[in-house]
Amino acid sequence: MEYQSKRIEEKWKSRWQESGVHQANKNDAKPKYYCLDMFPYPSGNGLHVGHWRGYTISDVWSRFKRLHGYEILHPMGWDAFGLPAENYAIQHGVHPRIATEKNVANFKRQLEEIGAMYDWDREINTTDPEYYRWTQYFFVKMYERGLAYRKKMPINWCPSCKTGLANEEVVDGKCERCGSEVTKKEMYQWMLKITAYADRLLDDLDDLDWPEHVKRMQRAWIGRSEGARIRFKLVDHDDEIEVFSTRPDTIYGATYMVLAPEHPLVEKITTAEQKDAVDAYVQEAMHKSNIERQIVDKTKTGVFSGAYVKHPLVDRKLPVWIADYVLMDYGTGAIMAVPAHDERDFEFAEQFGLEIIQVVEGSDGPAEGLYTGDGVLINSESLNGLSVDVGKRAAIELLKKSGQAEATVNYRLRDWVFARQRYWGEPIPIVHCEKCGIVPVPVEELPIRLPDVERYEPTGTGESPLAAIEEFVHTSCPKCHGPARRETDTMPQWAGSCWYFLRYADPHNNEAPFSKEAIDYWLPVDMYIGGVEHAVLHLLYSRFYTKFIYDLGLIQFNEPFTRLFTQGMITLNGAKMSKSKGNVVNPDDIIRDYGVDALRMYEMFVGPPEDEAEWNTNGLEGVSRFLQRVYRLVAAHSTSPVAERDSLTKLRHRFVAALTERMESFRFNTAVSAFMEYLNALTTEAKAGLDKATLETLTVCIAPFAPHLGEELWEMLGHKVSVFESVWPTYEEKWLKDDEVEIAVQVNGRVRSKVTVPADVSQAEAIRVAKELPEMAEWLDGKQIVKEIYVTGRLVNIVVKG
Ligand code: ANZ
Ligand code: ZN
Repeated sequence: MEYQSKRIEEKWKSRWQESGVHQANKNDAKPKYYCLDMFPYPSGNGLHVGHWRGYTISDVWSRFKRLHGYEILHPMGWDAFGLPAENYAIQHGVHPRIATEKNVANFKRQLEEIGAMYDWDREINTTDPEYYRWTQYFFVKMYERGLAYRKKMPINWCPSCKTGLANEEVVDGKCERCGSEVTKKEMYQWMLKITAYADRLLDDLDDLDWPEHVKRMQRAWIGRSEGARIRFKLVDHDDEIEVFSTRPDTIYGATYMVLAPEHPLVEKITTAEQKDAVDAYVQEAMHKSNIERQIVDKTKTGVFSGAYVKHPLVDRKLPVWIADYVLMDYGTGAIMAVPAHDERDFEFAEQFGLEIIQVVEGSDGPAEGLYTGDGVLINSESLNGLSVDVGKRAAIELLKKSGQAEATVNYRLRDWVFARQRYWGEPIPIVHCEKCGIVPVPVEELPIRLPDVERYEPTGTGESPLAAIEEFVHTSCPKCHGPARRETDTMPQWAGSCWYFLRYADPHNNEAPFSKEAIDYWLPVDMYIGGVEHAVLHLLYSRFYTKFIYDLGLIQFNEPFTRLFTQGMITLNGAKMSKSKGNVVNPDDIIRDYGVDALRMYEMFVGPPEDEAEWNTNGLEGVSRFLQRVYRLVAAHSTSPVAERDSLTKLRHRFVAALTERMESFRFNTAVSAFMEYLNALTTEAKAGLDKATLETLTVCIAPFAPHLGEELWEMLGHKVSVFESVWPTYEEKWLKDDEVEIAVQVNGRVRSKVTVPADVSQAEAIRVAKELPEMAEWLDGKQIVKEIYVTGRLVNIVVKG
């Protein structure tokens, strides 16, 4: 009997479709398990084998959980708004909706191919008005709670294309389309106040079962810093400079001040002599990105403003400089510089010959140049002798007395710019009324549909293409019914993915985003699988939305994804697979040559799932041959199983134990090795026949990996229902024990020999055997034995004297 993967795979694909075996049904008699893939953006390129790694892992895991008696929710959908479809539309005149439909169809075909147990009845598409109706609904709710607001913000602007650009379209500071230098243009933008959730987003990370490096990235992104705001009075001037410092303890070491070039005080305080130099410097700084400005060991640039401040505690004047290493959008946009203890300040002071005063001394005594370590304070009057930590608090207390400082917490996290001047996105459900101002669209009137138009070109004014569509723009005010204009900005790419995991629980609900019963049963997501590139944005935005929806009282949990798994990339000859590199392995070709099950099995075998792995077609050959052997072995014995015998039972229990343990710890590659070892052992045993339990175990265990083959063999073994209706096999400890153990033989605690004894040997017998070993004579003859110890299964120790 030959294994014909194609025939088997087609057969089971259509059987599954007919029987609806993958449908998730709320079932109060069973525990649920929600296993979610990060839903894809349906690009024009289709999926490659790299994408399939994550989808395979999540499917194997879902099936494994199903065999453990869980009711599984394993849905799929499309994150389909976004720039590529819109740019394609502009270039080729194909409506983004049409292009998206075509891409979705191709993605769906490919994903159906993989044999995944997706419940397609729950398919979601973020561009479906029935879906984005609720995306808009949450925006209105945010607005009502003061969490959505408008602010003048710079957007990326290409002066020659006369269009606003998304960050992705700015490459090295230049417009991706025409290569012109990108500038900034100030416009009103919608913002979401994610900063109001900063502390919760930070604190709740602790309890998540997520990879440490992802948590670390989120913590760094939120960037909570404790410190102080300190005010310095200007000399001969009424204004003050307020700085944020995490090191108030170093206040006595402050020797100069720095303002960011954009700081509003720059113009006010610059003296006449310095004006030309300052103006030129500020102009230059506008062209640099924040990243360029922050590089630590680049040569520092700056210019003296001509102004001075008074030190708050000592009689000293500090010069005020303007330098681009200080950023306007962090803290207060101004710093007190302590060159002895801050690296950037040190570089700057060296460059411009500014004073350096040591105020912290480490255990080796005062350092010569830069010292950033811990220690005690010196040259700091009443703070002398205090540790850095105690000094921080003492310095704040000291400055507080004269009203010149207070403790504060600062975050790196910024509010989220939630608007794009684009066509292909969710319209922001807001109306601008001449009389009433900003008015949200009443939720009963949602969705605000994206109008069907033929032109998506940017308007040239920086506004969204929607602004040029009269029928869309002109409307009446929901409050006063007078003339009003619709908001024409759309939501950013991330909007639809912030809450989609909730919608899967109840995807066809047209009265609410979801029902309480459905949410309470299915959520939160038990396992979320996807790429680490989403470690911050998507995963942080989703957590923010979840907390907000919790605050609305619509859900009972605070965190959306209990467990997160990020799969490693698949590379080919060491390079990431991507269309632009031309090194893409197309799963359609692999399936044609080897079948779906072999591809799935190989995706799992290719390496530890969290690590990068290299694609290798020889490995695929090996896995394919392995599946053939499994097929032949079961086929050969399915109709003539023999009675169970000890050797088979023992092999079986050991296999199930090893496999289960490896699956549970997500070591799928070594799980596949366990299969291979088991198969080799069974091939030897098969001469004396195989028993039914062995054949069934092998079949059930292979089913999560190679579901089509699993079903086929299960049917061959005489079962009438799906193999996924059965249960994952268990094992008994007693079969795992070794019959014999090797124990160490020690004299006075030093190993002198080894001996093999029956695992259940008695203490007396173990000691007798050990003492009688010929080589022990050397250590025992003529000595007095004072003690004999046996540690079960490990060692005998003889304690001697003389
Ligand atoms: C004095 C000082 C002494 C500082 C010292 C550091 C070390 P994090 O931890 O990232 O919050 N800083 C404040 N605002 C800044 C801005 N807008 N651009 C650039 N640097 C800025 O860092 C806070 C520290 O970064 C602050 O503490 C300030 O320098 C600087 F031995 O104040 B520190
Ligand atoms: Zn009005």
